[in-house]
Amino acid sequence: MGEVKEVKLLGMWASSYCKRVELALKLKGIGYEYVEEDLSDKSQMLLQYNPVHKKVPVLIHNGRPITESLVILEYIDDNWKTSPPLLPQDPYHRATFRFWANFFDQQGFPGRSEIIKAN
Ligand SMILES: N[C@@H](CCC(=O)N[C@@H](CS)C(=O)NCC(=O)O)C(=O)O
Repeated sequence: MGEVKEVKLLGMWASSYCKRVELALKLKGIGYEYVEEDLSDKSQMLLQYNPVHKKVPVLIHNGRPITESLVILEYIDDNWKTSPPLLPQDPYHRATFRFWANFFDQQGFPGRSEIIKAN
């Protein structure tokens, strides 16, 4: 029987939101199983684990889903205390991190429809 990884990532190759999570997992040295999603034909697993937004990335840890890339980054940092930390420890610097990360996300980087149109 194959090894069952406790961490699974539902992602899509062209998504910067997914890359951000993959980078965090790699920086922390966390082993994970990657599952590529076809956003034009979403899997039952994606619809089940992210019923609100139906978007990637979704991190599944011990069967429990975490969605939204910034939420996932904070979860990874809280759950795996191994270095390097992803977020600063100082509350002011954490707030600044959240501001700029949200600012970046609000700049309208391509979502599903734009990516599908481009391909
Ligand atoms: N705010 C979300 C954005 C995630 C997102 O927009 N994902 C896109 C891929 S880049 C997606 O799954 N789109 C599917 C859809 O719009 O139906 C996050 O930070 O995780």
